[in-house]
Amino acid sequence: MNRREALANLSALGIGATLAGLGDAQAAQGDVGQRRSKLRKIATEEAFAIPEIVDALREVVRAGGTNLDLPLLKTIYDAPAGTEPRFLPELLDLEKQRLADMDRNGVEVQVLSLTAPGVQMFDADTASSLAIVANDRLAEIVRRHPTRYAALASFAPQDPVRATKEMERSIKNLKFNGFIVNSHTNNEYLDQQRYWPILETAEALEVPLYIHPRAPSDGMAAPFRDYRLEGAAWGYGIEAGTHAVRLLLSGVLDRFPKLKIVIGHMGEALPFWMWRLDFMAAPGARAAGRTNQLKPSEYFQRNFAITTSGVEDPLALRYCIDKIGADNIMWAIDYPYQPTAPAVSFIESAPISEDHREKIAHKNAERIFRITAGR
Ligand code: 1WB
Ligand code: MN
Repeated sequence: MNRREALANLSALGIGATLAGLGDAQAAQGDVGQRRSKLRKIATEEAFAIPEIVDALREVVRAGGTNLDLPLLKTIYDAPAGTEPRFLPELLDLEKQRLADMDRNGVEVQVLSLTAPGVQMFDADTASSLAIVANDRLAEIVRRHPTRYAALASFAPQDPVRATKEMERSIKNLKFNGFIVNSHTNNEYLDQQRYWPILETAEALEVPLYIHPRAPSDGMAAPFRDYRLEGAAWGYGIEAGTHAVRLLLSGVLDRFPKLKIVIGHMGEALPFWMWRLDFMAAPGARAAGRTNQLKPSEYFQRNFAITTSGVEDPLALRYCIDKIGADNIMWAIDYPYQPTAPAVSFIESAPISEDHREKIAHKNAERIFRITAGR
């Protein structure tokens, strides 16, 4: 056995990364990737757009204002003439480059969701109708490629009653696999009573609600206005993580004990915060809600799953496996915002057991999103 093989074997046992220097680990990664290319991979945070929503978002961008999503959205939906359109061709394509990219990289399934901020920046009527259009379009794509795509449904939280109708239609009629919401809506969060019908409906339909990031809401936006802090580098995670902590601490999970929430980006830092959240906010602790039945970590264990989107760090993955268990972690690429090949070699070569790798690469997604064989 040469040094490379030795490293690869150590890696598979979960002890390679600490022994190997970065260069060695990367060298080993190539071999390991080759060997494991049979690994079935379901990517769980994969974005698409439809032309109607692209046009509507362009109008929102042109109307301007102080909302913190606007600077990033401008680079995608209203880029200055002559500049390269960022991500837009990839977001709109569902049958050409995307499938080719999946084939090239051995990705069997993408779980598709309408890209951030979804319909959440439109007025309630526009948002409710565009959610229906987006879901119908997505259903048609999944019908054409039932073995390659699964689907998360959009809805418009601006009108919770219409939202719940569309949630029911998308699961019962369109056979979708869950829901997507892009964090706050008009600076409000889902723990607020006005949105409880949405949580109640997701729980009753027994499908997960994926809380995807968007830029921080107005009330916490100021320090994120410099250095492009508002986007995927930092603000996205702070916004979505704060949303998740609100659900953990507000008591809504006592009201909806079977609700399943999914958050991306290796849990938006929550696994790292869990000890302190428990110390400060467990029942009886100094920052506890007065009626919460469980510790934050107990709600997290019972009600949450995380995905690896955009965090291809083997140490972070191993920490999350130890902290929350391999059954609650799903692989994701974050296509087209993240490149596919490194996300694939990350999961194929991460120093974790083969049992955990299979769970994270596809088995957990099959269970949590009810993706059946051949679909
Ligand atoms: C980026 C990432 C931009 C995401 C986005 O615009 C979304 C980025 C809506 O990396 O710049 C995303 O979904 O992670
Ligand atoms: Mn994303």
